[in-house]
Amino acid sequence: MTGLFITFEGVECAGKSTVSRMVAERLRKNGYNVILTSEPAGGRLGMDIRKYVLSKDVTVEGEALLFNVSRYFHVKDVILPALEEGKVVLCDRFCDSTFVYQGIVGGLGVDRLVEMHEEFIGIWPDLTFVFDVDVETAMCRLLERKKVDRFEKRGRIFLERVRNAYLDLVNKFDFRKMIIVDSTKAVEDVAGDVFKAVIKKFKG
Ligand code: Z5A
Repeated sequence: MTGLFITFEGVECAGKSTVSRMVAERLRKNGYNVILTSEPAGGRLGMDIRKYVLSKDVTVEGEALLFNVSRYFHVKDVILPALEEGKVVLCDRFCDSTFVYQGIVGGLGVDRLVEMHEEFIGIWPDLTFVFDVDVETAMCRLLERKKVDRFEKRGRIFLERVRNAYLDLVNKFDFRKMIIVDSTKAVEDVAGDVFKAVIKKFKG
């Protein structure tokens, strides 16, 4: 595969969607062939599974299974074909979301979910940005939204646990390239930091 697979992770409202859009645009202007996709919405079942999981009372095991089914099709139909064509794939959330939300915070354990990932999904990102933001800032951004889903209603303590879980994951996965991004900075600066790191990765 000749493409580059880059994922964006972090607590809700850390700025992943905003910055991934800005970076995609900047890469395109610099001549790169980019696709921007996201989870849990991406792939043929993504929208339906996202809607179901975010609005219904699903057990944590159910969440892990559904997000993996959705990811299976997302990888097969969207991500792998793009990488095979040499594209840069920017994906807003991927496997680390399952490891954090269902594995660490939800209590299923990361190792079981990593095994499942390796067996059924079978692809790791080349580079992962973990958007780190303090809970106060994330809460302020969240409260500005008119509509919040059942995940987002879980509040401050939950956000803190998610944030810490991401930081633990970066230490655990020392075989992967994961970069912590300070996303309390101005959004243009955050996008600039990420863009530079992507270009550096391209240059080897
Ligand atoms: N989930 C899971 O449990 N397991 C899984 O395997 C997967 C997902 C794949 C997805 O929700 C939920 O599913 C998510 C985890 C779970 N749960 N929660 N809670 P989603 O798709 O609805 O949402 P999200 O992925 O969390 O996206 P988000 O909330 O939109 O966050 P974001 O993309 O990081 O933030 P943003 O939309 O770019 O920015 C939010 C606001 O902050 C917006 O008004 C921006 O203008 C502002 N912003 C962003 N950056 C800045 C900076 N730097 N300065 C100032 N303001 C900023």
